[in-house]
Amino acid sequence: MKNILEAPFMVEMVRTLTEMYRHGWDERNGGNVSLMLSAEQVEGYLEPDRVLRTLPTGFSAPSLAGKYFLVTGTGKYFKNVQYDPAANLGIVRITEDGEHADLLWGYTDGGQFTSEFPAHMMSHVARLKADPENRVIMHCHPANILAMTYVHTLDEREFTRTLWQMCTECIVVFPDGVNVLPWMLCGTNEIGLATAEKMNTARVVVWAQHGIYGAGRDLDESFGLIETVEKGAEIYMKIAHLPRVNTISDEALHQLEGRFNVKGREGYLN
Ligand code: 2HA
Ligand code: ZN
Repeated sequence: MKNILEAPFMVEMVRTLTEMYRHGWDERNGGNVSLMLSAEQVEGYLEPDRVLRTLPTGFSAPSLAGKYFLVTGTGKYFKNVQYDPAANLGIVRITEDGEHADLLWGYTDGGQFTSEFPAHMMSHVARLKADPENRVIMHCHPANILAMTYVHTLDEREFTRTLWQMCTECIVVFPDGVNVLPWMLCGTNEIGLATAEKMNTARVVVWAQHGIYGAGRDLDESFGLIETVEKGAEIYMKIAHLPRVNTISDEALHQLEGRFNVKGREGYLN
């Protein structure tokens, strides 16, 4: 067996979680990330038939049966992942009935996956329908995007348009815009279903007064997506209380669509 701590997906996961912590997005045990892995990726790093424990997921996702996920553990601090990946992370495979997860590696102190596992798995199902190459669901608590949900309307078109106006790169990085959920109780199937529903039409879902969900084909893409949304929100929070003298016009946003070959969400630009 090769050393799983040296597997490219593990190295990238640990680096990404560490960076998220350093960005201040994951205080205490805040945030959670799941990365879908192929059987080929884990081959040689773990024994697929050696199931350590079988954990109930509390929901049904038969379309994910047999899929492998590297997932952050419940109650774990991103700050600590780099020092003990095996205690803070786990690799699970969804069982044939789609209602359990076989633990193949990790959660060495008896732990289990994040409390937001339902939201993650349901979001994977939704994003895989929209983009078969999607592999990552990332959740965290960036300060400015949270702050924005206290002072800006949660109307998705207005919220997205404001962010697009904050930095030139925003419409290029998230042309599908930002979907928004009102405050809901986290860790439930209800918020999981609502998040997945929102993931049908955008790769970013903001949870008002809580945080953000981002999806992507790899860890860099989802990280960069959240980083860009958070930058837009940071600019907004710096200027929201000041008179706006200039902005990025819809005409300019249309020019960006042409230059970068992207199409802003239907009906969002005038
Ligand atoms: O505890 O971020 O939403 C991790 C969370 C819950
Ligand atoms: Zn959270």
